[in-house]
Amino acid sequence: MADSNFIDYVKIYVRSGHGGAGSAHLKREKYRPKAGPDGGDGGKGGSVILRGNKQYWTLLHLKYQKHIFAEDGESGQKDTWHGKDAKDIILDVPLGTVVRDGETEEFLFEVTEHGQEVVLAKGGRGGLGNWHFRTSTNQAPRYSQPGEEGIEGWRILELKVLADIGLVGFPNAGKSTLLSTISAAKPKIADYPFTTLEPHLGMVSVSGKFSFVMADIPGIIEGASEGKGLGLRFLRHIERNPLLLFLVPADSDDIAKDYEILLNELGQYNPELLDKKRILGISKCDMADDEIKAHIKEQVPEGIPYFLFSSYTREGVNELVYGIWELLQEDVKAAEEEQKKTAFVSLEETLNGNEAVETEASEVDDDKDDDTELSRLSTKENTDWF
Ligand SMILES: Nc1nc2c(ncn2[C@@H]2O[C@H](COP(=O)(O)OP(=O)(O)OP(=O)(O)O)[C@@H](O)[C@H]2O)c(=O)[nH]1
Ligand SMILES: [Mg+2]
Repeated sequence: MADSNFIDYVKIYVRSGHGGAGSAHLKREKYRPKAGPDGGDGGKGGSVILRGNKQYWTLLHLKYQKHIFAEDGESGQKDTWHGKDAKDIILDVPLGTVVRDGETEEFLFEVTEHGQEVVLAKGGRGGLGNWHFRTSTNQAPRYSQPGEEGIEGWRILELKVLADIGLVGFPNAGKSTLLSTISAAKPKIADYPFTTLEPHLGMVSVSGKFSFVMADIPGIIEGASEGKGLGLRFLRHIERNPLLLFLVPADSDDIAKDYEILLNELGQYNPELLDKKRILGISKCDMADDEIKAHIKEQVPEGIPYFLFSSYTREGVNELVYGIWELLQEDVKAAEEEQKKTAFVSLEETLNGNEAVETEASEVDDDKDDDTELSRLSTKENTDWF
């Protein structure tokens, strides 16, 4: 990726701690020289755990931490004293982190949710002390379990960046050219169809302050849902993007028809894709004079925001980038509102619940205070709820 602070691949060597050994101690007291086995259990070895954290968006913090070793558990002691468990090491990672085995590259798991914890290397269990093994025939076992071994090996962590906007268009529409114009991504560009054979991502900067991620996927053609061209298999890469940018070139014979064909192919693949917000980009506008541009505007399907632009001359490109940013912000605001609402409802339920209990206990009915409490809390910022 363009930004050197953006690291989406790291290979780390992890080792979990060994379990502590169980003790085989035999107790001897002054007047009871054979007081019996009292060896305690060993403590658990530390595990290495990954935890999803939505505030992280890169694996940069793991780039210089190649070896991650958790400590061993302590051995058990006499007097059935349990050895101390070693601390787990918790590594925060961005959502969308995929973990693979470092040798075989086999997929192990993916961290998708905030707070989700997955064990990368499990610490060994502590061994049992000898007092577990006393029987009627063997009152003084000299045997105790060793601690279980920890695990070690290379793991690959890869970040599947979830793009904010996906590009949809026929081959040659100028998708890759647009991505290379507004981001530092360098996808292959050529005047033949199906130049792009795999998805590319680019980080688009908005006036140097904000950014969003755009995904360029191979072009689709009419009949793609029946397997024509490269088919629709790449559409899975835009399934999680909140916004889709349809690209139709200015020299298209019928812009509205092209748009409909693309829409139809998407719907065939997954009707839920049609619920996404859409924006239409008319590319290659350097080829159109004012008269053609006026004609294009008449052809544009109703109800979809559209932008005329040229990646060659950069005409209309900034407007397109700002337009995308504004639409993405609408989503962010809507999600925040939704979050506030949910928090308010659960708070209201909590307070109502408390009120019921209080009324029952003290038989005092004072709605006013609770209302005041509710409105006071409801004016707080969303972040204060948690
Ligand atoms: N005149 C003009 N040509 C453009 C513009 N943008 C792209 N092109 C040309 O259109 C052709 C296709 O561009 P690409 O960016 O490779 O198109 P694509 O949509 O990524 O194509 P596929 O990867 O095959 O799906 C290339 O020859 C580009 O040079 C533009 O703004 N103006
Ligand atoms: Mg391309």
